[in-house]
Amino acid sequence: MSNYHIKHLEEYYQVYRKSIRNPELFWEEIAEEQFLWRKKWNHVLRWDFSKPEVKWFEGAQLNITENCIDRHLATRGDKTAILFEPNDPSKSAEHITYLQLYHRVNKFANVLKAQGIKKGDRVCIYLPMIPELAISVLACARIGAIHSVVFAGFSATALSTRINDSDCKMVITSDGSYRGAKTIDLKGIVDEALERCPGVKIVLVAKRIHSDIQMKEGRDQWLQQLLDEASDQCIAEVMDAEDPLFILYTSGSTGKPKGMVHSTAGYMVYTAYTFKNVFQYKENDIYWCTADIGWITGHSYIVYGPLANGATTVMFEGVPSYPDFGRFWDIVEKHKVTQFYTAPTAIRALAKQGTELVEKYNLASLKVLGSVGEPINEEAWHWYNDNIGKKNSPIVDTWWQTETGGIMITPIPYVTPTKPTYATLPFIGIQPALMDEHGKELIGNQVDGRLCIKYPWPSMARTIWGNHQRYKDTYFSAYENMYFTGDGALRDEVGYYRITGRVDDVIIVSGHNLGTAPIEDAINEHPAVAESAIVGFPHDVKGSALYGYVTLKDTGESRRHDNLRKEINQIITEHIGPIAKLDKIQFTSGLPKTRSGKIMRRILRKIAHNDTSNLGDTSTLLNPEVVQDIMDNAL
Ligand code: 7RM
Repeated sequence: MSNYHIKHLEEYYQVYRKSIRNPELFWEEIAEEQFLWRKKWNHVLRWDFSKPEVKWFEGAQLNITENCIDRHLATRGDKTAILFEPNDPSKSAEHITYLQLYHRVNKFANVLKAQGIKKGDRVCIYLPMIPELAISVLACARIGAIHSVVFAGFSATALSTRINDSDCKMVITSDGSYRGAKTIDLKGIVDEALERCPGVKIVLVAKRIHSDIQMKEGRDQWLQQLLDEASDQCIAEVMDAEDPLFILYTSGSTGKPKGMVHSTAGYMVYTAYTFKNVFQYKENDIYWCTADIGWITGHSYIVYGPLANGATTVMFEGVPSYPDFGRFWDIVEKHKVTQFYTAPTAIRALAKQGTELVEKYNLASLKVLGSVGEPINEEAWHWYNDNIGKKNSPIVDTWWQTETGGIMITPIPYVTPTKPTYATLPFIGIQPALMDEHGKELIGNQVDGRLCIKYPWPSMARTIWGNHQRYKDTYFSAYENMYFTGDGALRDEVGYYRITGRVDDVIIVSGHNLGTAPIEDAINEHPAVAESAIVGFPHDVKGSALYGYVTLKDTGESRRHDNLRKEINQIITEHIGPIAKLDKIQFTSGLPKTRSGKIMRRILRKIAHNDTSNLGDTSTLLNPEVVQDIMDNAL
């Protein structure tokens, strides 16, 4: 890949203007320069947001793993591709070179083939952050199977819903996982999930914690035995540019999770180009993103983006608090990490611990600090900047989404002057728009509205698996000819963007997007619950935490509220996972509703924020009397 980076602000504006004036020409040049194509494209871009349909590099053929692995072998065969840092700090890190990665991916790909997996089949990957996770993702891509990684913190119910939604034939998992001082019985969760998934015929099991687990005859197989027998050569499947590469589920404000479908060529080009520029990646850097590969951040900026650049990417199995809250800094020192990319919720949790555990370590290797997942508050920004970056590593506050595939609004380090809490400027090729509630675009600076994108970019999701109509309704119907992000944003006097948060019913808790509807659905399954409404409230570590208003059925029996609270959180854990547990549960005599029966979340939000001086217009309420009652009993 060419080593060219954007180097100063004037150049950014120049390249930006060029990318907007003629996007096709711009992206064609990027694609020409840096990748291995089996066949070049006939058309750079065809698009129609009204359908919506977007096609990049139509007619081109490639395999993304040849770009992420094979292409580097001649010059970087012995370079570390994946630097695996295990949960246990006393165990040594594993350096997987590009050549070793090539052999391991090929072996895994041959195992998939031998088990009957073919191009286009869906494979669910439910693994902890161990090398097999990255390798299985790449093995799927090698043979053209569509991977669907499910974050290994999700419950059996959440896992089975995702497996069934995309008809996965196979699940790849492990006997268990380490999480700090604890172990988690992942295989047990898979077994429970699969009781509801008749389509899954094969389960491959990696050994990690060496626990005594049940292997189901005819379904479950130990991965290592199959790998041992497999050849380390596997010819990459030739894929069309628009063939799906993967599905990744994201929660919506309503209904079941959305399986966002990403395609091959555009995703590769955009993640590679953003990685190089947003992290100013140089050949011998050691890049570390602390996300889990179960989220889009891990797909794009642990696996595909870094490997497409021939980078060394760190994969960390553990948690920031084990064996103590100095673990991140210990790893930075030990591996001389140069780019460190994490989430505001982690920064806040670490900031709470003071600076003693930071000062113990030498962080001088750091050159760029990244933030992603939710708005970073001023205090966390300064703590990160002062104590980790020592005021000389720029913070890149990167705004993007599962749906966008890659980073969309971000500073370019050492190029864009940063400003606390601002994601600053659109990345090259990205055309944001702020819209008012009447569907009019807000022109000029110092405006505040809903964030849309006006023009396609290569890594945008192409559809929702099995439901194109929902894709259209969710993202392309709010504003004509625009992609609507679901976020609010403001543009300051110099054109910098600040993301103000979700404008729909998605709440970001510790960087995890949670739709309120699925949580409410889970609670409502409790036999004592009549209805419920969830809102977010500010939390000093999680950013937002969940506040539930629950109305009980009038059964005549009186039940201990504390027990009910436990049971409600238990149901949520079973349906979604522990990340969706409620911090506060208030039992109410009713929920404020409009005449059309819609819960007025605005009011509930204000009460949860302890901001009841002005509740706004309550005249449209059907039952204004409950509001006083809820206020009197607020937690
Ligand atoms: C990458 C990722 C997407 C939502 C998005 C925003 C919020 C993400 C930032 C941010 C403010 C940021 N994908 N978000 N990054 N808000 N500043 N730098 O997180 O699909 O899981 O979430 O996250 O609300 O719409 S995601």
